[in-house]
Amino acid sequence: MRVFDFNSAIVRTPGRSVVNGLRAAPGPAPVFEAVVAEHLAYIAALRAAGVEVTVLGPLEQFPDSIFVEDPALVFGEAAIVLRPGAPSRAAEALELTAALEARFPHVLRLGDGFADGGDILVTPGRVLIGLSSRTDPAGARALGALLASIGRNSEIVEVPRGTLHLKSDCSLVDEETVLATGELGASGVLKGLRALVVPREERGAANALRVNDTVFVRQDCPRTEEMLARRGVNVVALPATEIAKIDAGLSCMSLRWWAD
Ligand code: CIR
Repeated sequence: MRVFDFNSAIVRTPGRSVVNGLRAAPGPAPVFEAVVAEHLAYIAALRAAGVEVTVLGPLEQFPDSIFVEDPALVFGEAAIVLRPGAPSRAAEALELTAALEARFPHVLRLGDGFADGGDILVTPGRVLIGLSSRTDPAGARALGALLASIGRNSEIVEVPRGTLHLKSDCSLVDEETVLATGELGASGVLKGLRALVVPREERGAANALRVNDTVFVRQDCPRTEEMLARRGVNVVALPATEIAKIDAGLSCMSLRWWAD
């Protein structure tokens, strides 16, 4: 099984409060109906790629709860409930626990520090854990120990300053290749992997999502789409301009795993 082979996913329907999601810089708020449309297109694309998708109900009290990737990390054999680094998102982890317990044979819990799923890139050789404003050294170390307990190697790396999450700047294209921003590509963090650098004006495209034989990329990043298509990648472009207004990309909206 490859690290991007998935037959199962969890997503969460956006609540109306999603328009108040966290963002690092001021700007226009997303339009609720447009976020819903992007979310529906995303679910349809996952299903078309062969994934069975569980859709959880909206949580109005948590504007960012649509981004289920951040409060947990999942593998076929186990799920890990994380401790999101943004105070307004901390309790999202509790809200996911029952859904994880119903689906995974083992549910582990991060006991120390903070870690967001957006800072975790699972590669074939190792799990990269990025230190960011959301994931601190204590959380990264505690997560590394939990990963070791389920037989997975990990490595703690630095996320470029000013970047929300490690995966805001990179995503797997195949088992050897990562789509990355120029900054992350040059940082040395991706050693052992080939970095395909996205055009500077399309840095949001670095958060793509490989699912089975398809790579989802943002529809507003045509140069990246073309670069991948030229390499023979099966690319599907998805709308993401509204979620981008609250600093999100395509990986954030699902938890994905292979269930035997
Ligand atoms: C946040 O700042 O937490 C949300 N507005 C965006 C989270 C994006 N998540 C991700 O990249 N994994």
